[in-house]
Amino acid sequence: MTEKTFPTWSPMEADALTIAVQFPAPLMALAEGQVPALILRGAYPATDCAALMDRFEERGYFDNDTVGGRESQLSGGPYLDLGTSLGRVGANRDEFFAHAERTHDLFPRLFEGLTDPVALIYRNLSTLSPGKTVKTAETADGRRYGPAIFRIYQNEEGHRAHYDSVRRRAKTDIEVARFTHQFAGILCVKKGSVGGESTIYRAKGEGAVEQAVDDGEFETYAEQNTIPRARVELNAGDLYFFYTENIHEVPKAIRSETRVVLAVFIGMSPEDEEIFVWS
Ligand SMILES: O=C(O)CCC(=O)C(=O)O
Ligand SMILES: [Fe+2]
Repeated sequence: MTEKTFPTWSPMEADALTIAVQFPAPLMALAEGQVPALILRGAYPATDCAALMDRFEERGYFDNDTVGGRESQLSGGPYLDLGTSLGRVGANRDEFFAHAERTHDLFPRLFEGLTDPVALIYRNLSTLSPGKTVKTAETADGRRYGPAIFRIYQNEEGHRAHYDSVRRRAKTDIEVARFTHQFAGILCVKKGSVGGESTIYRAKGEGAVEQAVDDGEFETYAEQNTIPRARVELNAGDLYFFYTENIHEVPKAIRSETRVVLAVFIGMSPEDEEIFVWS
């Protein structure tokens, strides 16, 4: 059997300024599928990544006994979250915003003496978004969402093929659902094992594509329809941005090795001067 060839669809790898020179609106280049991802290699110092990992270790963040608990900013599930997840704690608004405030308190202490990785993501996003203001998502009366979230993938966990769109999935009229397009920024803090790299498909999660995802048959669909795909391999300190409305996945790793990322979601509308960031 001959292997199918897929049309080339390659990420752009450069620093944010270079990308902003190449594309007048880099996020729109992602939304339109001109590029699958923007990869900023070495955006964050690898030594600071290692220092963060040491701090997580010292605080017992990799220890399942530390997870949960009322005052804990860690929550369990298929992967551990350190921070405030809209998906996991967003249902009760008061609890969600209280949780988010604890994350806003915790992160600066966690980052003391290191480059602030959240600020770094926001700064690069600003450079990629000329003419727009990047800020943590907030309510009309100033209550803040979580600024970013660490995800700790232990053992063999991943994310099966999916898309992320609060606009399409939100059951109520929440602030971050106002944006036309949704993206993610992912900073690699610790590389996972070989085979666990994320893959982005040039296919929006709607119509037949969405059906295939819902049926758990996206892999076959992608093969049959020769959907272009791009694999994003990251080392500690690399930051990438992509359009989360395209189907993407983080496959299960082959060997058990912890993958740690700092992730944000991003809402943007071409006509809106504000860009909201949340987790
Ligand atoms: O960690 C990644 O590279 C992507 C994660 C993802 O798909 C998500 O956060 O929804
Ligand atoms: Fe996702």
